[in-house]
Amino acid sequence: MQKLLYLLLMAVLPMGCQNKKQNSPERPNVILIYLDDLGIGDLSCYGSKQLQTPNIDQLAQEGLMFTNAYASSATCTPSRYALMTGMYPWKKKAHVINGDAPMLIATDAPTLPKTFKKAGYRTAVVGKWHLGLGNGNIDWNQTISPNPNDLGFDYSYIMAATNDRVPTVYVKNGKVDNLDPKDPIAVNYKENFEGEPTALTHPEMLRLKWSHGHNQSIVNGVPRIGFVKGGKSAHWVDENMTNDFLAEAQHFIQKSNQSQQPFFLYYAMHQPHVPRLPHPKFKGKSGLGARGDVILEADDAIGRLMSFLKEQKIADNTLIIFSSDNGPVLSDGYADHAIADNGTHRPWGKYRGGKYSLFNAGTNVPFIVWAPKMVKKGTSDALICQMDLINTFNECLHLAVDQHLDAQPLTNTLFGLNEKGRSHLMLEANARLWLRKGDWAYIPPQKGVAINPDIMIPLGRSVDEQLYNLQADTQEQVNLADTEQQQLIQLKKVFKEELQG
Ligand code: NG6
Ligand code: CA
Repeated sequence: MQKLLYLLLMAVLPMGCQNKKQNSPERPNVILIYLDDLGIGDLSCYGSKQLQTPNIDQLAQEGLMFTNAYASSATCTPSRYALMTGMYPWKKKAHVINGDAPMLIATDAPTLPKTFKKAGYRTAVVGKWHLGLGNGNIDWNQTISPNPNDLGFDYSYIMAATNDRVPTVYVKNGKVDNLDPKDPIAVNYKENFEGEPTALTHPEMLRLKWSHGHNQSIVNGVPRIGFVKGGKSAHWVDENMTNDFLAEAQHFIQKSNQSQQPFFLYYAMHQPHVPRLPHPKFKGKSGLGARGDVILEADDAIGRLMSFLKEQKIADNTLIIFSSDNGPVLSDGYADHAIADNGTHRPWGKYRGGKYSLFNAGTNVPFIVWAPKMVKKGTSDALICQMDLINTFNECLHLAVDQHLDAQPLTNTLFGLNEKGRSHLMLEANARLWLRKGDWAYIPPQKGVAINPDIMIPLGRSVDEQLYNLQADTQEQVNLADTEQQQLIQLKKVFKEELQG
């Protein structure tokens, strides 16, 4: 009976996941390319006319491009928490954390890398972490524990939080990389270290000015959030971050290839989050200012990654998922002319809102699945969330689907064999929730400003109940809460059930 069930399962699962032998097309390498604050309208494959992203477009042309794929939250930490754990981030009250925050994920929790490890993969994270490190009292001069290696990654080369937060160093397997023991590093988010310059005391040292927040320690002439002292040899050079992370990613891929084991690489790029400091090669290239330039830089790095996979002769046996952790933002705390330079470009595409917003562009992000030999190419309108990846790969790799998670197993949807997807999904923005169900968006009444004046993004907060049809009204302008009573009752019911469940 069990054998029969197994054979039946094998028949319905797509080729790319039939777990037969080592490093074979049945068990593909998986690379998750995850950008930071990239909007659904930032890519030419999603309709941008002003920005041309040929390498990401190629993934879309040869792969499956989703139109209704969501990050779990309109900010970073909660989205990444859900991506790693398969749990709704609001259940954990996850919010944007600082560089010295403790590890948010329990070391015994199920995680996405653990799924791959169970299936015999080598696993790595390279790039932005932003899920905390250590136990709340980090000595940055020792091995920090717990670190990503305690959550199922065999290798980690990360920045702790964001590129605008200290410490501006890479942490390799729990240790600050390139640290000179004679110049120990210390980090504090409450008070400055005596005599250390800040953006407020030494504005003449700045090559990039701050507009809100970002007025504490200065690293590389850039004001940051948080205070840091020492560790100078370990500080990254912002303009080199893309090459640094790509080199680490390539090194891991090469070593995995030599070991003949399949691999899972979480390649968490830092673009286009602030501060936007591209390599000189990309400065001025987009005509849309620094934000456009760093998107072109990220696209180029993805092109180089693809060439590397071909050189290594593993492109045919590698599945790539491309996405972003939350919607786009132009001005996010630096006086970098982002709004003026943006011109008529629409990073939010046809939707309303962006990062921090309850409106659709806060969480409806680009999502592309590429594996020409395994994934059916085209577009998919299925509702899918990044949070679902853990149970999707549990299913796909013939591991037990974890019923305790909020993640749904959507293998056939991910491979383009159907467009079923989820029936509904709860989304989060700054500890507030909304519900997507079918074409509908329901935003419950809440207090708070409608627009954050610093960032000029409509946040979707209103004391009135809001109900929008995202198909007919992509701009969420026509509130149907009064006229579509039946829909409203239905969505409120599901919202309440999800909140209680
Ligand atoms: C905010 C920062 C913003 C960015 C964000 C986190 C200020 C005024 N704003 O607090 O610049 O760092 O946190 O972004 O300091 S995220 O993509 O990691 O969620
Ligand atoms: Ca982000």
